[in-house]
Amino acid sequence: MKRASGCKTFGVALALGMAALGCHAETLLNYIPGPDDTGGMVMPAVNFDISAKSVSVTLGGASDTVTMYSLQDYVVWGSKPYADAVFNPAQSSAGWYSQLDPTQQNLPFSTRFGFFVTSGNVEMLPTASYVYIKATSISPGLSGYDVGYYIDVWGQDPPSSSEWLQVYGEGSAYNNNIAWGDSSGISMWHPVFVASGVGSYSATFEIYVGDGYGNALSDWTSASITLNWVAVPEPSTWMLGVLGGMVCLYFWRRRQEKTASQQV
Ligand SMILES: [Cu+2]
Repeated sequence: MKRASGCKTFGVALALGMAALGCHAETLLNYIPGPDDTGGMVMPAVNFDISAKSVSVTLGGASDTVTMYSLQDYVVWGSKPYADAVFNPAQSSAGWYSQLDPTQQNLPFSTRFGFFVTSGNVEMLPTASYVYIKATSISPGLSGYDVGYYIDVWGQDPPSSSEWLQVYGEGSAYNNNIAWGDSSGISMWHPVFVASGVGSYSATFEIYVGDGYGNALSDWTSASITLNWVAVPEPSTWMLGVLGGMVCLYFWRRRQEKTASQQV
């Protein structure tokens, strides 16, 4: 009993020590790492069949699950390029700062999923119609944000990288629905998805053609796609757990051996 609580204390002390070391930030980021900086794009491809008045969407064989990490735990090409990075405190008024900065909430996130249009006939969409991406279901604790990197969503013009609009998830100011674009053009859009903690998350999106008020056009058929994320624990945290466990195991086995040799 005493040994176990000793191990616990040791683990906590080690964790605190490592956390103190981890506070040595070297790199100040003024932006959220994009998909190319964090493992590559995974893109739901949307196609409009103008004559059939239908929408289709596919991931084209790509994995439908992406891993979310907190900033310092991103692993890209086998290394952790953000191991010593924090967001520039000059950006602390930006919406993402408190959620994503390692000195603040340090939440897992990903920008890898991005919606794009495969067909070149967007200009043939019905006059005054808009294409919407609506989250029809979303795991508790998962939120999606637009940062204005890739598209003018809801009148951000010009897009500003300091925008941080929660478009999906509990508390969304936009009813889990965004107007993606219209016949004048639709750009690739990579929302930032943020998880409230480690675990598995998913969201289903309906992509439909609607009027200027978000109502679906009755003669068009929509399409749906489910995307998945898994937010993994910070390696520093679980490594400490493993390390602590090994130390405890070592002492436990030594005790067993001692007991065994005394019994002989
Ligand atoms: Cu993309």
